[in-house]
Amino acid sequence: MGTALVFDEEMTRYKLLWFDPACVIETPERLTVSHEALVRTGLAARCVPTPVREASDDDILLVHSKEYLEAVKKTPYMTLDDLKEFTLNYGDVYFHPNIYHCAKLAVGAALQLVDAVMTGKVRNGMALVRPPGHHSMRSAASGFCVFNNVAIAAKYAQQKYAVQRVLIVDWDIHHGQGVQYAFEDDPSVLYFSWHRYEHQEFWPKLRDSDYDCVGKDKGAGFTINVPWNKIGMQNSDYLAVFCHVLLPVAYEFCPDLVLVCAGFDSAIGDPEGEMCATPDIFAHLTHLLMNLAGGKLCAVLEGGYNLTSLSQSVCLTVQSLLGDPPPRPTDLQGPCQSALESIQCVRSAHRKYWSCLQHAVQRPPSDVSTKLEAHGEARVSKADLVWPQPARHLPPALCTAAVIPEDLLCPLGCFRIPREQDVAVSTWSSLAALVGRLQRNEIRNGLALVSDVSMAMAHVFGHTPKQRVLAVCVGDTEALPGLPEDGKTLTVHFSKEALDKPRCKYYIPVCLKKGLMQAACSLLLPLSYQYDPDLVLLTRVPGSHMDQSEWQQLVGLLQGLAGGHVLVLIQEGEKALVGPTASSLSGSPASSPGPLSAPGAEDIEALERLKYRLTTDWKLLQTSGEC
Ligand code: SS9
Ligand code: ZN
Repeated sequence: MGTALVFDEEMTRYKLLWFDPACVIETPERLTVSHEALVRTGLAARCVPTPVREASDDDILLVHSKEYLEAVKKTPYMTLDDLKEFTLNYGDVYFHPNIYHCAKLAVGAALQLVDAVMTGKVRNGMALVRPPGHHSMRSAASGFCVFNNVAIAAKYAQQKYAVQRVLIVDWDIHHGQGVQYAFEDDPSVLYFSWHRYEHQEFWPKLRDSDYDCVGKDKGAGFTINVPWNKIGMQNSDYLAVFCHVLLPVAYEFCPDLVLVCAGFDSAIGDPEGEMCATPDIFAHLTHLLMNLAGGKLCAVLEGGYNLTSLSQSVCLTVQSLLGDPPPRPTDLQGPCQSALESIQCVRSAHRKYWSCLQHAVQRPPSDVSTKLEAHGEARVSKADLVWPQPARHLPPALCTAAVIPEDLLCPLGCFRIPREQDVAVSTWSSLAALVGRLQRNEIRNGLALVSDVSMAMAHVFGHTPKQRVLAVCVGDTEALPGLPEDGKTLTVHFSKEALDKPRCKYYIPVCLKKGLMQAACSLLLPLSYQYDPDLVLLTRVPGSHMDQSEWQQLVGLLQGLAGGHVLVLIQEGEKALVGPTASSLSGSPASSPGPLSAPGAEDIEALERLKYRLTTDWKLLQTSGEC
């Protein structure tokens, strides 16, 4: 299906022409180093090169006022003094005789990307652009931004392709107030942003950026602001927000298109953000969004001012878009107190809008709540600002191996592990061969249709004595094998029937009727990420309440773990799932569960109780601070 890369050198051809300490960081090199890194790593060559175009006036007028557009149109003819004076109308932005041209190309790049994705030319893509867009407003430039690339792209997609719901994920470290204002009363666009806030002391210092600003009128609930009130946020903090806020709501919203305001000033080393999340977190954030909207995801560059951290983060984002497994996650000790407070506040502010959050702990809506200073110190020191160079990873040449009977057609994109003559032993020896190949990284993932899942699991455990295995079981079965309880396996069992009480930290029964996507996001993912398995063993037995699209989503999400090493065991009665499973394992986008999969009240309540019980052992499950 392919990944588009939209870039044009022309967007490097403007720069700051006078002294302004607020603007020195926004340089042409931001784009050149990012693009060069994509070329050097071979990632650019794997993408579908997609030309930029100039946005038309009509495109720009989708978001901006005629007066503002006409004013910007005059800047190419201005003298240096005129430009300086014009710049003074706005905050933290500069103009240059060529910036209007570049701004039209930046918008046009985002629109070309939307075109490529919406026409099915590619599955997803990234646009490397300057100037960024998310701060610019209807009639104002702001924060290095001239036109709002992503907001225009959202309106354009809705207008040209009749896209109904658009999710905009703004992981830049600044609040994209321009995007928020463009859609604040619009329930068809869900805008999510996290941002350095420090109780309104950090630029752009707006009251509108706090967690209790949720949108207006019909759009109430469709703006989600996660303020970071301390610097030094780490991978765990970002991942916790995805698991406990963004993903559950995104599945409930069920977007037709995902746009990412992909700013990388939220990564370690950035002089603006001063956060400590490492570039590889972006491989995971991207991966986690890649199966929403049938895989239609457009990432558009925003900020990012440390050239090393920026270019690494761009590469890791594109790597995920291309379908490579994300690198093993690093230092997931759980979120810090300040992050937990933010998470709790956002979940509480949104509980009346999203059924997945209706059992979130209630917090008083008074504005003192965020003002309560979190315990613990910010965790940044100079020494923390060193991070390892992302490993040069080589995905295995072969992707998906299958152990299936001869009479079943080998699914597209898979190769069959040959069987021996003796039918009785053949499945087991083929399965052993498959596990061996996974361990040697000769294949990425695998699939086996077996007559007895329980025996097959025991067999796999027997062949992986030294590995940490995450076993995820879906369906009603009493006969799970005697699982090792030494921490070498973590078992999460989803069933609609009541199950055993948890026997230990490493056996987690989940009894739910519906609401499986919510459980996958806010229970399974945090557990899995924190456990950091070497192998994911996903099993499916009959009597399951998980439909095909939920199953495919699960298969997709779990591939973010264990370097993508997922082995799926399907019990014979569930033969119909072989095709859809193989399709997800070989990287095709999962189908969407649809907006009606909102969980029932009892399920959410049960889930919250279970999560609460497990939080002492599994810190990534936490959703509230100590207050
Ligand atoms: C410099 C202040 C710069 C504006 C930042 C805009 C970023 C856009 N110390 N403030 S992503
Ligand atoms: Zn930024």
